[in-house]
Amino acid sequence: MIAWNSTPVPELDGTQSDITLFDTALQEGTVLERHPERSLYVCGITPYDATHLGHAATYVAFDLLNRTWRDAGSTVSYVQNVTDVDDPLLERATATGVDWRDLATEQIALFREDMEALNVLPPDHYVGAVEAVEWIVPAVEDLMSRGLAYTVPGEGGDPDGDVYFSLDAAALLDEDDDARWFLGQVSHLDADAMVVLSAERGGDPARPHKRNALDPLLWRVARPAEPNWPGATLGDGRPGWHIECAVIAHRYLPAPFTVQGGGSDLVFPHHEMSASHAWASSGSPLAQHYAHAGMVGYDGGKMSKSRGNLVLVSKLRRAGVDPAAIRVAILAHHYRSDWSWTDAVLEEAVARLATWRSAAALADRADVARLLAQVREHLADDLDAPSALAAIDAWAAGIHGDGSGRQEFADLADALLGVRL
Ligand code: 5CA
Ligand code: ZN
Repeated sequence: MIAWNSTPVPELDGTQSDITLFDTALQEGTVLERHPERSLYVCGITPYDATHLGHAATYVAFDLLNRTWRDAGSTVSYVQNVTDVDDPLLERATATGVDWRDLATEQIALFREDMEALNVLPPDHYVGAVEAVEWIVPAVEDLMSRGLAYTVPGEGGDPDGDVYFSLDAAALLDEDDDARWFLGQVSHLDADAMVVLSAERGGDPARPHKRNALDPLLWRVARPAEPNWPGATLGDGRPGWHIECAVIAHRYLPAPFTVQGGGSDLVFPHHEMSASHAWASSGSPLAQHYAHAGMVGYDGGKMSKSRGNLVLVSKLRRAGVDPAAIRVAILAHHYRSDWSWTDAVLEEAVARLATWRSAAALADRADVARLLAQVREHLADDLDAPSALAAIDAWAAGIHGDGSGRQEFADLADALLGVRL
């Protein structure tokens, strides 16, 4: 699948140093020492309701990481998926009477436009679940052949043959390996909390005949009126969600890759289960680190289509809002905090951007060099964009220069924050 376009990232003087990043699995900040090669997998959209401000905030958060690594001189291999076949997409298509493929195609196109407008650097590989089916099938067959997956008999209208991953079998693999996966490694949740979240987030803990209620689906055999693909020995069907990301990441990135990213709603079960699949398939951890962005709501509540309060990037753009102001509004919140989009958040960002643009004309080159060091320091501290923005505000408030640093300031804002002045 093609990703989107980007303009070249301006070159800056000097370089970023080691970066501290909060690791969900370690439950603390971890220092990522400078390294020439970095790899990043960020879970992509399920193409309906895209791109709302929550999606945008998550991709801007990992874009900051991508830019910060590049500023430290690393090359970054970046992969993102599109869950272009899954229950929520099919349900939305059915409910609205459109073909699921048309819904996905339209939403992916919108997402690309939004990402480009928000100056989010594109992934090197942008891969759909449908494209990945041919790699997922042998991966699931391999798990079956090694006793790490099993089929479940049909009941209550379900056909025989859905394939599940055995968490208990995976937990026994290479017990003496310190790097092994164990259930709870990523999320640190207890079993009761896992069951609740599994039911809320696409799992089926109540399904009969599973060995462990939390065992996730790997392959769903064909049902009437559902799309399906050839599954070789598995039978026709479609892939489960967590194996999609594990297989796509494994195909394009090192094992383990540096950072697995996504919103905090993906910590469990998605990233926990993808990590289990990666470990069972390859004997390597999925990722060295797991990082998660906070959830964005609207006016203090959840943002959802059913509440009629979805804030779409495309709608704001059509209303004439400068995408750079949307980006500034997102960056005003630390990526790990949960926050709410409000009209006031946008108004503040519009005013802030206008102040920066006026300040640019009076920028002094030596002052901008000092500002660059401050912004780098804040970003190295767990991508602290709000502090970086405050440093720019303070610089802009005392501006009295000759304009000699105008281009340097614009380059700083673009290269490090993705904000085009
Ligand atoms: N396709 C899967 C990931 S493999 C999925 O979760 N798709 S999604 O469309 O629901 O979400 C896309 C990305 O946006 C995910 O990283 C998700 O964690 C993040 N996200 C979803 N809702 C919000 C929100 N309200 N605030 C912040 N991030 C969100
Ligand atoms: Zn994913």
